[in-house]
Formats: sequence, structure tokens, C-alpha cells
Amino acid sequence: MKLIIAIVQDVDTENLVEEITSKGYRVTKISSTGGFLKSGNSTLVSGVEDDQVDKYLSIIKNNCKTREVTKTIQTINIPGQAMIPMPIQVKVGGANAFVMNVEDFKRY
Ligand code: 2BA
Repeated sequence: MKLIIAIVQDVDTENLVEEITSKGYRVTKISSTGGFLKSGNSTLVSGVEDDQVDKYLSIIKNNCKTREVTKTIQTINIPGQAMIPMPIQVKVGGANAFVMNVEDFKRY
């Protein structure tokens, strides 16, 4: 068994969770926050049998889109001058997925 942890954008989460569960996989959704943008995203955790990993990952790939967002950063402070906020474009994935070996799994 593998543990798949996928960080996805909030806008993709509802459809993705729907598709994951409708295909018979189990999933836990955790609300999370990206360290860089400091905005909300979702972390999905699933225990998946080894031979299902590729299928599961393709569901993620097909339901998550890369998007560009604008992040405002502060320019450096030059004495005597105002700090001018500068917008930058950031590409936010799709999805970032980690696949880990599971030593044991029990359901009671
Ligand atoms: P955030 O940390 O809010 O990052 C959002 C997007 O900002 C990233 O998209 C990336 O394009 C950009 N970014 C992040 N850190 C940056 C930096 N130091 N300099 C310039 N640009 C930067 P993604 O890479 O698709 O990541 C989306 C979200 O997935 C991240 O949100 C974070 O919550 C999570 N994530 C991505 N890689 C991770 C990792 N290696 N470990 C843990 N979480 C990760």
C-alpha cells in the first residue's frame, strides 16, 4: 500500500474528491495553507493499493489545472522613498503529490 498526499488548489478540490470517491478510493481532505502565497489550499490523503497508484494519480492529473495568480511583494525600502508594492505572476500547480510506502495499515 502507498500513502498519497496531494496538495491541490481549493477550486479543484470538490470535483477531485467527487471523482476519487466515485471511483472507489477513500480520501481525507485537510484544509491547508501554502507557505509562499499564504492562501488556502487542500491536502488530500489517501491510502491506495500499489497497483492502483497510477490510476489514482491520473485522476489527480485530469482534475487539477495550473493557474497563474498575482502575488504582491514589497520592494526593498530605500531611505527617503516609499515602499512600492510590486505584483508578480506565480504559476500554481496543478497538484503536488507525494507517494510514500505504508508499512502497515489497520482498520478497526
Ligand atoms: P505555496 O507555498 O503557496 O506556493 C504557491 C506557488 O508559488 C507554487 O506552486 C510555486 O509556483 C510558487 N512558489 C512557491 N515557493 C516559491 C518560492 N520560494 N519562490 C518562488 N515561487 C514560489 P506549486 O509549486 O504548484 O505549489 C502549490 C502548493 O503546494 C504550495 O503553495 C504548497 O502549499 C504546496 N507545496 C508545493 N511543493 C511542496 C513541497 N515540496 N513540500 C510541501 N508542500 C509543497
